[in-house]
Amino acid sequence: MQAINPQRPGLSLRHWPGWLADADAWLAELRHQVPWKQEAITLFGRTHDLPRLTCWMADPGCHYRYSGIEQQPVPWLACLAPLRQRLESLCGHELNALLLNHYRDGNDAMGCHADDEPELVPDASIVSISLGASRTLRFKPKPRSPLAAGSDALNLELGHGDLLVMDAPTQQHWLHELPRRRRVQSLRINLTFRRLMRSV
Ligand SMILES: O=C(O)CCC(=O)C(=O)O
Repeated sequence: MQAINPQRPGLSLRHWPGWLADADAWLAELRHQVPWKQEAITLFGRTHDLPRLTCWMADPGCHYRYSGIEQQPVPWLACLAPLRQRLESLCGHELNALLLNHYRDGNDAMGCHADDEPELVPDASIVSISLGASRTLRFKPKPRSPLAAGSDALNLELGHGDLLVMDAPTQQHWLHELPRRRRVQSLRINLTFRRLMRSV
């Protein structure tokens, strides 16, 4: 299967629409087996629920903090082991952590961010699998990026079973977000496998 490679300066993406076989079974299994959590963040003294459910799975020693939340890992689901191995072969390095996001409908979303936290191994790929409702992942250039600033944003439609690999130096030059899409009434689950530094 041939990957699609959208072109922008400093952006390195590989997108395989419909890559995952048995996407329906994965969606049903993850929806029910993952211990989903409603996290909240405090901004300017006010606490808000995140507009999605999340779950963080990681190897021992992999700690991660984003949106001000220290993620407490749960053990890996056994059913994910073969998928993780396949994705590690594809990107050529280990993937020791996984963030799962559950968007209940089009009112759930994710704000603009870069996945460039210091806990992430620099230059490691981020590998994303999408299940369920089709949603747009929007890439915007970082305003201070010498390579990307001034480039047009890129809208990538991610459908059921799609695989997206974000390779270096994407996180250095681009932000991404999953905007609300009010007319979407069904759920979407997204998995982003990452490589984190280990602190023992
Ligand atoms: O749901 C998506 O496709 C985006 C997820 C994402 O940006 C993240 O997990 O950092």
